[in-house]
Amino acid sequence: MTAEFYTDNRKKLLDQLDEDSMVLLHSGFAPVKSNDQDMHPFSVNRNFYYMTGIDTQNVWLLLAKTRNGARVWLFIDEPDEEIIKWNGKMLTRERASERSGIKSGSVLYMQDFERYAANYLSYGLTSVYFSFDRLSMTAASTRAEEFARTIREKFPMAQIKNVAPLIASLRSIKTPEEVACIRRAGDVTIEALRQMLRTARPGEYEYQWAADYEHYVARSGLRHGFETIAASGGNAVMLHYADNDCVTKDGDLLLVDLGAEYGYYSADISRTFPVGGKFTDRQKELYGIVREAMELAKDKMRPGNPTKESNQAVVDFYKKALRTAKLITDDSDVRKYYYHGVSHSLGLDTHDPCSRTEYEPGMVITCEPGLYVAEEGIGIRLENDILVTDGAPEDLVGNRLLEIAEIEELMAR
Ligand SMILES: [Mn+2]
Repeated sequence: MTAEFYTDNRKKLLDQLDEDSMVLLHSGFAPVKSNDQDMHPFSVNRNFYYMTGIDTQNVWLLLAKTRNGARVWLFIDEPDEEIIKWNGKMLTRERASERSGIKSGSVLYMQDFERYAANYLSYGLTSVYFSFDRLSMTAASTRAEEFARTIREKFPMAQIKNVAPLIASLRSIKTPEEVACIRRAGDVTIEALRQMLRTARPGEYEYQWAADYEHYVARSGLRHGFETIAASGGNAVMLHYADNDCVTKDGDLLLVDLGAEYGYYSADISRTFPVGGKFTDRQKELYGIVREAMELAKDKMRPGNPTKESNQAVVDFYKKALRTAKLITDDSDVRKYYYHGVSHSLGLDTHDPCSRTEYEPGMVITCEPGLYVAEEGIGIRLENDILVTDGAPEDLVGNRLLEIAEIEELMAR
């Protein structure tokens, strides 16, 4: 991504703010595990990253919109020779400026942060926006939540607001640069899966299949967007099964749901393979149903259509198809075999925030029908990543590793 991308994002956000307000975004902290610190992977807050392109922990972005115009400030930890000796390079003001497009004179050190924020509030700013991303009561407090409490105490006349919905709206529509990242992540994911099919064998653990896939991704210099799911046989009816600790058996299917991540943009792809290299007739029959559902759902992903229509297309089709497959006799039983939605937005988060209820050009979404037959030990999910365009949806993954003939040929051993 170029610095212009982040500069544009800040400008679009500032345009939507009321006058006399400021936005404070914090990048987050790496996890601390019991007795170790600075040794665990840091995952940057995605709203902060979308506005800065910086993936260093403990950085504050301050956007102020006053009647004198807009100002942008960044506050980073001051580089320290002692810390560098242990942990490696630290973010410099020059590098932060280069990445974010914020001029270097506006990149300051952390010791100035509270004073700058307080100054704006003393001069009469009426609202302060934070990105509140809390999903549950039990998640740990974030620095943003803590600082919001401080402001509420010291400047009770200021209104605390949540900027997350405004950023979600921007993030719902991808630029061509963002789409290129997702496409590249998908290409590496597919190549890594081909590698897995060439090397993994029945009788190996699910984690060994996953390792063959992950090895190729790591060698390509990419990370993983989320924990690799490799679920064989009946394990595949658990949607987010990631224990991957069972032995794979000839005759079973293996459902994989995974995605390489490129420039923080994750692919999200699911495939279902026969562990022994050949589908049984029954597996082919059920696989064919999911395959057809995928095309029906995808075809709904056109501008102006309500987003719920794609899932409805799957459910309507299953009402007939699952009867033919002798799974149901009553329409309402479809949900016993299909119990998730067909689509979510994809981007910096694997489940990206999205504010749209109708498809719009530039959205990137998954298309992932599934069919889970616990009594037969079969779980099938097929998932591609789709770009909504002005016309027909553009499938960023396409037919690769979807056709039974291609899969069986690749796995012939
Ligand atoms: Mn998905």
